[in-house]
Amino acid sequence: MKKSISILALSSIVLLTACSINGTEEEKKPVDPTQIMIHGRITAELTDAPNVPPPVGDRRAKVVEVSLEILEKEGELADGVKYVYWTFGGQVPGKFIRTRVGDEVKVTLKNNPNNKLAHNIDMHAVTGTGGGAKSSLVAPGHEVTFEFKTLHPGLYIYHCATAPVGMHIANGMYGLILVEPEGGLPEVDREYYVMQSEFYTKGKNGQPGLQPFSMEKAIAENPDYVVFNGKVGALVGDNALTANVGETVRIFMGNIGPNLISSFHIIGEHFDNVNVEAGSLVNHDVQTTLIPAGGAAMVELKVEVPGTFLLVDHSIFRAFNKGALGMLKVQGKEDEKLFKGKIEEGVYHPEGGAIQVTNPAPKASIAASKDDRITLGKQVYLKTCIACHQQNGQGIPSAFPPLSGSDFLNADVNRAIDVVLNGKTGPFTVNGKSFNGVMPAQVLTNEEVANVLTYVYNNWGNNKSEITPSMVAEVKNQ
Ligand code: HEC
Ligand SMILES: [Cu+2]
Repeated sequence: MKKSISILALSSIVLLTACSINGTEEEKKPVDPTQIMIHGRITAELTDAPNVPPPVGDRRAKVVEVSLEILEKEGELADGVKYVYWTFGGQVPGKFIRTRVGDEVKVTLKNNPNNKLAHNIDMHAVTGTGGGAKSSLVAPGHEVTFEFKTLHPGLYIYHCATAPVGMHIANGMYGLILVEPEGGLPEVDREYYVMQSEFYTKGKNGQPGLQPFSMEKAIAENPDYVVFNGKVGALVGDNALTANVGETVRIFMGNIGPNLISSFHIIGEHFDNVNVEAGSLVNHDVQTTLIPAGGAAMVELKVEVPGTFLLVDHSIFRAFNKGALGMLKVQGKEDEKLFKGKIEEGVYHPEGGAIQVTNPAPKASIAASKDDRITLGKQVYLKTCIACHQQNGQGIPSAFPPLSGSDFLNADVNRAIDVVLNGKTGPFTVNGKSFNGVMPAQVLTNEEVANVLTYVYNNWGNNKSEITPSMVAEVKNQ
């Protein structure tokens, strides 16, 4: 056995050297993937998002055994919002499968006896009827096996295709299968698995408790949630993707929909390389890449500067109001040649005049009473804070802390003033939930800070404090 392997290895080295000596691009005969020979058999290593199995490298084509267990189980879609997910492998998205072109993939689909429904699998990597769906319908307590040969390198969606198809997909039955080209993909420092999808629930976004699937909203293509990796906040805070300055990162990015197209973007970064639609065409220097429903893209970026970079669907209300928001946290040394941060701050006077550093609030917005302050503060809130802390101060689980009934807020007014003036970062808890994000310093006058905080303190079950401009000035001077 050992001997045959070393002979194989030897002959492939000889082949490789022959190629590199004689073979220019023109002379190299394209390999017909249907003719690629199989050398042995392996059990596929499968991973849960955001992790991916190790690269195939230069291994020969093999029979690759993939075993997927379908589990119908309750999980958390957002803070306090429960959902019964249907999964390939216990999580949404399903297990990541990694193969190379010419492999014979032997898929065994096991339907757990505790499940209620029959399911199947349609893999976009399959060349064959229904992508395997016809051959893989399996009832609870049964298993079924089918086999196919990978003919096209690329990153492919797989999903359940049992009627009603839309419902099986919307409930979480999807994942990605990668088919690497001969010799593997170019090496990078880190690889991640991210998948965008929508959820349609009976209750509206944020409504707590167990939420059933809404067929009506799904047909209307009006999701309550648009998320990365199966739930709101799957990729933020402690679960953020990570990298170090100078590293290259590849994201295997899928979008199942089931309805929406994704405009995938990373705020403050660029994609150096994008395998457009996860095919073999590579585009460079891309800001936002379009991923169709039922499609994917492979994006690569080198991270040059430290910071927290937000992954978003740039259909931006989906990101800040429906959950399509993740984080890539990059650690390392600042490079002032590349990014200097805020270097000056002032007030813009269209009619001219020198740049000033402070600006007295215009007369009209000076509050005469506490009620006045609350009214004026609401305007500041709607302009400035709402994008992150949301309409009723409820925040976004794991990303933006709530201002409604916030124990952190109510415990210390000077600390709250300081947060608004100077921003805040670092791990801490609000009402027992941990957060580790970045709140930027707000460019507001003392009057505006006083008004907005008074508005916040006098709403949503907070302690009704009044903040005055002189309290703000005092914190500023400390
Ligand atoms: C760009 C998003 C963003 C904006 C805009 C923003 N915040 Fe925040 N805010 C955050 C984040 C993130 C944190 C938590 C920071 C951390 O993890 O250390 C936070 C924390 C806070 C906290 C302390 C935690 C709590 O829940 O009590 C207060 C108070 C606060 N913000 C008030 C405001 C007010 C008032 C405004 C508008 C003037 C505002 N923020 C605008 C993102 C934002
Ligand atoms: Cu199904």
